[in-house]
Amino acid sequence: MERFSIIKGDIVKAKTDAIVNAANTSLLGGGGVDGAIHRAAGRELLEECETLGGCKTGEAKITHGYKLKAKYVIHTPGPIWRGGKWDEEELLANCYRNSLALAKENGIKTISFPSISTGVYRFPVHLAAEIAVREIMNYLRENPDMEQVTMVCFDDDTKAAYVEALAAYQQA
Ligand code: AR6
Repeated sequence: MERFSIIKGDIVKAKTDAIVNAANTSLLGGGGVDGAIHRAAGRELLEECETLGGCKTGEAKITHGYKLKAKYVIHTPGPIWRGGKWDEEELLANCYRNSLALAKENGIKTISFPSISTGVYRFPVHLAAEIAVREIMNYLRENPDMEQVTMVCFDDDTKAAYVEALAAYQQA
């Protein structure tokens, strides 16, 4: 489906209506993509996040984008991988589902995702990619109003995992 693309790049530079942040439950910033988004958006993003009271794993909250090109940031804390028996797969699927539902509520037509949970949170990237591709493709099938979903991968190996997962999804 052409409404879904997988690219290598820096999500901070994305020009989509919204970008998704792989946050933590405090929503008060951190390292990785979260740190990069907060640095680029500026202090006002942190100030708005401070009013939100945190966010549970798998849920999502929306803020403005401030100095980013994106109008909105959707913050979702992914699960920390603890071996796979602690609902990690379901919680990661919830991140994609809840972020997309929030996008829809806010009239967002184009959205960029990072590879949630596969950095500091150590979720195995091939399994994460399978879950992300399934949730995004199912959503696009049911929501013709969503014009473009982009997976913005930071490195070649991550991109390869998502490309492979999309090929497997399309063959199934
Ligand atoms: N653009 C796109 N992807 C990026 C960027 C970027 N600018 N920077 C890193 N990535 P991570 P997590 C990739 O660790 O595993 C934070 O401290 C990165 O290479 O950012 O969900 C939060 O505050 C990897 O593929 O997120 C939490 O405490 C992917 O983004 C915790 O880390 C996710 O890596 C969340 O851990």
